[in-house]
Amino acid sequence: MESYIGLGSNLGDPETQLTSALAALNGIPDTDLVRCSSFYRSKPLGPGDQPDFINAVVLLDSGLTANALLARLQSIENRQGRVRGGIQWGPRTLDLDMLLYGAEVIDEPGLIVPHPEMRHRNFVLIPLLELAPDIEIPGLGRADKFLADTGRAGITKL
Ligand code: ROI
Repeated sequence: MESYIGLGSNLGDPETQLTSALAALNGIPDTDLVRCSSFYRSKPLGPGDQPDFINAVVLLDSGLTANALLARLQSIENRQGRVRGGIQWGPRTLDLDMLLYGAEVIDEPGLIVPHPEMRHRNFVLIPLLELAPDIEIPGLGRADKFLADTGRAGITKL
């Protein structure tokens, strides 16, 4: 299945975090890293007294189920020093969000796809649209129409 994953970091040298994450994603069994967007610097959504984020989106082609892939993403986050249970919307070394899993709509405890916040976040939409300009968010329509609502403020390509 083709799955789009959002990457974000604002602690511990964010560019290095994302580069390490790419290598780890490429090492997931039965999974190919097909393409990666540019890296973007973005203003934090949430408390403003935290560093800017580096964000990117990758396209994976995986034979894993959505739940098996999610478990792999969480183990990569944990290996890269992610501490859970910090302040809400606070800084983090690495966030890997499953944005889309094919055209599937999944609503289970711990896994909601499409990612419920993606439509509101230009730091997700801009790198996603760089990879897939015509992509649809299942159930919601074209992603580019949501970017028209969020606007392009606060984000620059590295
Ligand atoms: N803000 C930005 N700009 N980028 C993120 O990846 C990001 N991730 C988060 C919160 C803390 C909500 N803010 C963010 O989890």
